[in-house]
Formats: sequence, structure tokens, C-alpha cells
Amino acid sequence: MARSLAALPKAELHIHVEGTLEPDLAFEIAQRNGISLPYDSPDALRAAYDFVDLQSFLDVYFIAGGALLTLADFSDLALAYLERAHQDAVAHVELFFDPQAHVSRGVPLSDIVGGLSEALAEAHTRWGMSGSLIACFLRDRPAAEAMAVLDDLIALNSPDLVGVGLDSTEVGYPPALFRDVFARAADAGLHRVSHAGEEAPHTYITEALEALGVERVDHGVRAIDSPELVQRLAREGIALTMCPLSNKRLQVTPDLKDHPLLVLVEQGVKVTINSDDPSYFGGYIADNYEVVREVLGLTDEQAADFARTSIEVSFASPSRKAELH
Ligand code: ES4
Ligand code: ZN
Repeated sequence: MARSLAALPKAELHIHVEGTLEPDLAFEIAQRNGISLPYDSPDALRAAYDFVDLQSFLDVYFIAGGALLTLADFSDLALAYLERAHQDAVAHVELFFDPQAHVSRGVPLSDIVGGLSEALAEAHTRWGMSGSLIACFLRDRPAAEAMAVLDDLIALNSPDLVGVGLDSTEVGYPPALFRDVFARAADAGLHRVSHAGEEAPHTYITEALEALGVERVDHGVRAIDSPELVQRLAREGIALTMCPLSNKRLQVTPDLKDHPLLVLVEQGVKVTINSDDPSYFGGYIADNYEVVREVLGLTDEQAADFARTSIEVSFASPSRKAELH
């Protein structure tokens, strides 16, 4: 009898808070804000989830995220996710959020961060969960805009904000565009991660390491195409935060039998299993562990190793990591 994957204490390290917005909550929040979404109902929104690639998903993701306006919206959204994550024994979470998607609509940055922080504090009180925030810059928008948002984030001085990332449309927007932004983030003592090698080739992963100094790579699927890069990731202990259900739904690996995560582990790369945008991709973190077990044949020991790795490569404090190991 296989041990319950949901019960393994684990960290979630690749989770976009906007991607946890379930259609019912999107409609509830839109209604109380007097915003009309371009869908007739939660079911109609769900019916629009017929993604063929990253862009077709992002189009829906940014529309639904347009319902979010107030500090309470961000708090309610994050707490709903954290409660769901708690059911999957997530003991530590690093929440990605896209500040530009909201400040561009007039939402104050302090309300976004304030709402997310409120939910993290509540999850700590209720379940002893630890958590922090990683602000992701939209790579298809100008680096100067990201720099201005970074300055505002630094000025907020939130103890919850531990890092910056890079997400959204990948092809045509290479990491080096954000070299100066990430250098400033490093100067401010922030951790650095980046999506890379999801739809773009392995060269984007190498560029994220060299131009941005990232400590982890989000997705990194295409690393498998470069033996030199795989060796480097293993040697330097750069972890990949992988998301199998996302990769299937966005046709990055249409057949999960071809997902490289176990081969990468065999080559010595630190790999974690995460959910990315669970409202959109049909499963939360334990579902992602489960599909890897089903399709790639994970032993109990391998499953426990993924959970242990997630805690090890997290940005939790050394004392928190010791508690969770
Ligand atoms: C994302 Cl799956 C994925 N890739 C890139 N950017 C994103 N933002 C939210 N989900
Ligand atoms: Zn992602």
C-alpha cells in the first residue's frame, strides 16, 4: 500500500497566487468589486481553459486576475490557497505574485503585499505554516517598469518579501533583459529565481544563471537538451522547481511519460514537484506528486526524497528547515 503523498511534509516553491484563483472565487470577488468578467459564469470561465500553449493560458489568467482589487481580495485569495495547501501537508510556501498585473490597474502595491502578508500570518497562526513572498516581473514588459516596481517593493520593506522572479511570456524575452533589475535585487538582499526553459530553449536557463545569478530555476524542462547544463546544475546545486500538470496542460511535455524530472534526478540535479497554477491545470501539489507516481513510477522513497529536497532548497530560515527535516 503506497504511503499517502498528501501526508508528506513538503514545501511548495512554484505557486503563482493568481493561478490559485478558482472560478467561483473569481466571480464572488468580481461581483463585490462591481467588475464584470468577460464570461457569463464560473462554468463559462472554466470552459475557457482549453489551452494550447503558455500564451493561451496567460490570456485567461490575466483576465481572471483582473477581479482582484482590494487588500481583502488578495488576503482571501491567498488564504483559500493556503488552506488547500495545508490539506496536502505543505508546511512552507513561497508565494509568487505578479505586482505589475495589478499596479497597472491602479491597485496600490501596499494592498497587494498587505493582503498576501495577512493571509500568511493567518496560516501561521492556524496551521503553523511558514511562508514568504517572491515578486515576479513580467518579462514581456519593459525592464524599466520592473525596476520601478522593484524600487517600490524595496521601499515597502516587507519582512515577508524574500525574493524576486521572472515570469509570463518567455520566447523572445531572454533573461539578460533584466540583468540590472536582478543586480539591484541582489544588492537589496533578495533571493533570485526565474522561469526559464519552459517554452524557450536551454540557452535561456544558462542565461538566467549567468545574467541574473538565479539560485533556483522555475521549470527548467529544456535543461535535458544540454548535457553540459545538466552537469552544471548538479555541480552548482541549482534546484529546478518543476510542475508536471502545468507542463502537460501547456503542451511543454504533452505526454508526461516524456517528462525529464526523474532523469534529471538520476543525473544529480535537485528537482522539486510543485503546482504552478493549480486552479487552471487540474491539480494541487499532491496531485502533481500523484501524477509523477502514476506515470513515471515513483517509489515511496523517491516521493519522500522530493519532499525533503523541497524543504532543503527553500528559502526558509536554517532553524525552520531543521524543524521540518
Ligand atoms: C506561468 Cl506556467 C507559467 N509560465 C510563465 N509565467 C507564468 N505565470 C503564471 N504561470
Ligand atoms: Zn510558473
